[in-house]
Amino acid sequence: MKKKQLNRRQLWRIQKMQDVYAQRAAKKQAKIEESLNNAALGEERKGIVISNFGQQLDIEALDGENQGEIYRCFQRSNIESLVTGDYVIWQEGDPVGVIIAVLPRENFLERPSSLGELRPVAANIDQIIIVIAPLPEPHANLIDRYLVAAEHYQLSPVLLMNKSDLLDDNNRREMEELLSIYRDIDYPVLCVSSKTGAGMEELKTLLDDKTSVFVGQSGVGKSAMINRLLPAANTQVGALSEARDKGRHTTTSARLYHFTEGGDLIDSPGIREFHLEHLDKETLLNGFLEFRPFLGHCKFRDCQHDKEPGCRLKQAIEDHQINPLRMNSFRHILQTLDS
Ligand SMILES: Nc1nc2c(ncn2[C@@H]2O[C@H](COP(=O)(O)OP(=O)(O)OP(=O)(O)O)[C@@H](O)[C@H]2O)c(=O)[nH]1
Ligand SMILES: [Mg+2]
Ligand SMILES: [Zn+2]
Repeated sequence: MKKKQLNRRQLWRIQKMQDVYAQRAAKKQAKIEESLNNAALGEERKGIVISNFGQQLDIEALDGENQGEIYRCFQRSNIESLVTGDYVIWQEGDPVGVIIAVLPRENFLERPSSLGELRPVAANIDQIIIVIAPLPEPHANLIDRYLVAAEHYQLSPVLLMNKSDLLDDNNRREMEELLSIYRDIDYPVLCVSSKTGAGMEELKTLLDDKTSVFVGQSGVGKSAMINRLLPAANTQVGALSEARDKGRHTTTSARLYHFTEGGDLIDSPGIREFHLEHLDKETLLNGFLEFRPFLGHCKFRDCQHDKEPGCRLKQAIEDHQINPLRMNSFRHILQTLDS
């Protein structure tokens, strides 16, 4: 995947714009905090972040009166950036409530913004569902990047191909080959169609009683699957742009949905790229699960697993224990790391 290169001037301009926005937001926040101090606030309650819209968040009450209802809240400026799935302490207020504390995260998924700042995607999750589709075509390396992140943050990954109804003689073999790479490494792989309903029962079983997050490119049908699984969700689904069969970034902020029978599902906005430059080489290597048994067994201790003699990883490729495409993917991503 080619990294989008911004020149220094562009970066400087973006930074400057962001500074202006940050100043404005801080002023607004100060005003809000002032009014909050004067307003009569309710007792302290436990809640969960359903959605974060920037300045305001939707919090679901987890205890007390009207448990299960959603309240619009501001967060105090001394709290770190909150994300869907965070447990919080909040107080009801009029017209908006206030979040006063965040409880420790069991885990989270994060990724760097285009400026390289790490941003959380979702917190307190059991599994990350990497969604792909025959259309839009999967970006090179994107699955591997997500898997590296899943291994690093210790989240169980599942590879999910949606739009199985679009498989035909032109793309079936290609998709099957792609999926078989991951089946061979024993990652769970599932094929569904939110349009025809094929495979959706199996998917539902996989999601039962767990907190899962749908991630992937824009337009693969994350929100459409949520609507199929939870008709009451009625979340917005966007057509692919006709020009390039790409998604349009219909979902703009992550949102958590409950299954009545137990389990939660988080819809997240589609992404163009998933950068990993904040990770180091060791983390990257360990993110390729099937490499692990061979790491540390090369002839040279500082083996780059490239052209050196006695490289155990290269041997494993020859012995069909490692897929050469995964090795290529590793090399590609390695080139993009900061170090
Ligand atoms: N043929 C077919 N089309 C589907 C299927 N699922 C979703 N789509 C279509 O794919 C397009 C994109 O669906 P969305 O659910 O908005 O995709 P998304 O992944 O949520 O996209 P973002 O919110 O931008 O990240 C819509 O036109 C859907 O109707 C499917 O199983 N088969
Ligand atoms: Mg969506
Ligand atoms: Zn080696």
